[in-house]
Amino acid sequence: MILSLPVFSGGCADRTDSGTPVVFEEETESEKEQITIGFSQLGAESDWRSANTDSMLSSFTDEYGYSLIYENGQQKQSYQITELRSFIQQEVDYILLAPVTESGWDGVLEEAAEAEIPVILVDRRVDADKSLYSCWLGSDFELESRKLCEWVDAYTRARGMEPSDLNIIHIQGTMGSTAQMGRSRGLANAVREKGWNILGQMSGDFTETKGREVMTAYLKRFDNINVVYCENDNEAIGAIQAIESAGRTAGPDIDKGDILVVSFDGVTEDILSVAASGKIAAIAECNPQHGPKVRALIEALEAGESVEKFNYVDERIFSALPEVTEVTVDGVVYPIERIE
Ligand code: GYE
Repeated sequence: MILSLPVFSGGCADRTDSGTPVVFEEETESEKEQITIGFSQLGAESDWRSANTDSMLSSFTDEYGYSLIYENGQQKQSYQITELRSFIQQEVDYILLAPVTESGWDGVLEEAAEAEIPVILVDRRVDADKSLYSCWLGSDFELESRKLCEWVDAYTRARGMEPSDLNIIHIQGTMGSTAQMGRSRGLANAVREKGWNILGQMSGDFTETKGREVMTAYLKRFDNINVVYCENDNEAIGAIQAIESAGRTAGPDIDKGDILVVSFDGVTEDILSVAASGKIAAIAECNPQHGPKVRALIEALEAGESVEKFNYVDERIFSALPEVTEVTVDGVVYPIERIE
């Protein structure tokens, strides 16, 4: 909370020794209430990230009683650490951190704790001691993956394929990020349990450019790829470009030579229309609308209430293909949202 000192202007007047009137102004309601937030966003690598940044920027406005300092870490942890230190120096009321990777945050989080500035983690997590942050809000990345893998299994069976027919390229996200680790773990377990084949596995850093580069290289090396598991939609777009440049097709007819592309996010109309065409066969939704939920957490903390340490957002799974209508994970049934 900013405790503003009285400022000079028209309000109640006093008189100095020299006789000059000194005027104090009552602070306005909004000045009294204003909470200063330092938000270190990890980068601008994907459509998901842009939607997430928009959600945060539009939730911490003057109108809601916040003053937000936004910084973009450009996918570099060292930049994010510098940003946090500057927030500490500016004595912000809260730090919001969307960390690029999980490890290496202990030192700067201890500095924030010493300065008694609460830290809220957004999207990805850190592996530091849990006492060093107030709470976290984001997705269950492994659950997203398990839903998508169940979809791949059900869909390929419906197309008359055996699990051992699946030859998968796995384009990973930023290595060491929570999203990558959860989505890679989900696939690794499915590969083992179902008996699929992984031909290659490499990071595409959640970007279209790297997704295209990785896929281009694998298409030169293997001629039997029939599934590409991309850890986000931007990588999938890059992979589809590589597939088409190599004279292959990305599509649902995996039993007739198409390469089946699956991915995560589903946040823009453009991506959903790519999925409607079947070029991306299924997308496990990753919900970027964190702003209002983080604001509610801060309001609860301000009111002295205790909040859950780990807060999950709800997510769906999308496909335009009619073969699979639902998937079940841990006994919970998730309907497939049909996109047209
Ligand atoms: O899925 C991807 C982004 O951490 C959930 O990061 C996020 C992921 C998101 O670059 O598109």
